[in-house]
Amino acid sequence: MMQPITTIAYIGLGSNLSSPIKQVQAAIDEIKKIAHSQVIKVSSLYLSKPMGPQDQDDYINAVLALQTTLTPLELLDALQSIENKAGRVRKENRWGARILDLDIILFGDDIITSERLTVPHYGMTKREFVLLPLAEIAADLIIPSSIAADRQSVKILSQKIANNAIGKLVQR
Ligand code: A4P
Ligand code: MG
Repeated sequence: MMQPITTIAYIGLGSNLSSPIKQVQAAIDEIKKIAHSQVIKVSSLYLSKPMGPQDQDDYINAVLALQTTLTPLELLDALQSIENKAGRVRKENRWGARILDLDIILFGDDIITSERLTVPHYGMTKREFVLLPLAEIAADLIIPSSIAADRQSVKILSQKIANNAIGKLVQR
């Protein structure tokens, strides 16, 4: 029998509405329940300034590593159902406030360009709120594809990016 392929996916979490710390913590708990998958690492929670419109609250962001035998689209379905359960309303305004955003940042070394999925996530190398938490749990990772053409590690990329006053949340 063929064994399913096991992949490590990295998922970015973000929230700036309805008690964002609780939203992100609850989302981590929900992701732990995804079938055929296991959360293997979770970054600290970070407080970050909004990218995009500035008339919105600061964000809580985090990144986690998920070992999974799901396909990328099965994983996207699972993440979107968690977003929907959290009360996510999809609005027209780009980069606007949201209760919960779960993005597939990386799916192993896969490069995916389909209607529903672009992986690696198109913005990951330009966002301090992705690179800093990712560097915490996967410092030596090299991002596949041309978005990081010089093949520098996540740690190096995270050291080069403007940090935009991002701060690690003190966990109590
Ligand atoms: N989709 C394609 N690729 C992916 C992927 N890799 N992971 C598609 C997840 N979804 C992916 O998603 C729209 C569609 O993208 C999905 O149906 C899926 O098929 P969405 O979650 O409804 O849209 P979105 O996330 O609002 O997209 P948008 O506007 O590009 O937002 P971003 O780029 O995610 O940015 N500031 C701070 N400090 N922290 C943040 O987390 N987040 C945003 C949102 C803005 N400013 C922020 C933050
Ligand atoms: Mg999203």
